[in-house]
Amino acid sequence: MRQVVEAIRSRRKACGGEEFQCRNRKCVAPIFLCDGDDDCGDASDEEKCSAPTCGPHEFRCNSSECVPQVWSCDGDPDCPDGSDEYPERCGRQAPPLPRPRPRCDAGEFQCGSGECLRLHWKCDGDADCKDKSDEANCREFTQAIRDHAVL
Ligand SMILES: [Ca+2]
Ligand SMILES: [Ca+2]
Ligand SMILES: [Ca+2]
Repeated sequence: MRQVVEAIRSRRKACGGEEFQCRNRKCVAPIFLCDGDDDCGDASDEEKCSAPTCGPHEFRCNSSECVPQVWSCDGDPDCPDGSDEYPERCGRQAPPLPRPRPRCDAGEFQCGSGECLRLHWKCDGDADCKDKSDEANCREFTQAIRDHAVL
């Protein structure tokens, strides 16, 4: 038992000089700290340098700073890079409107594909819309016309 303790103790020797001691007791030269490479083997040489993790009520800027969550999308850039106000992030609050379609005049029919056609081209047995929607649901359409005497 004593030998084991000794063995462990000898392995736990401190790192020399400026060396960084990894959590697994390995020593690495300071130039290996934060170079993006796991030199310790347990990545502890890359731990302290990576951007801090933000708290649960904080927003992490693309540039790694943490700002309070409520500052995100408040219309005011708080991150140095403005990433708390990026539209792709904040856009969720105001989804873009669907593409406006041209409005058809009265007496016109709008195809599912967007074009306006004369109403009497609908259900004339000829596909006039790009998406043929003027010939779709014709039974209901004819019924509606009959009911409301549109034509
Ligand atoms: Ca490293
Ligand atoms: Ca902001
Ligand atoms: Ca037609």
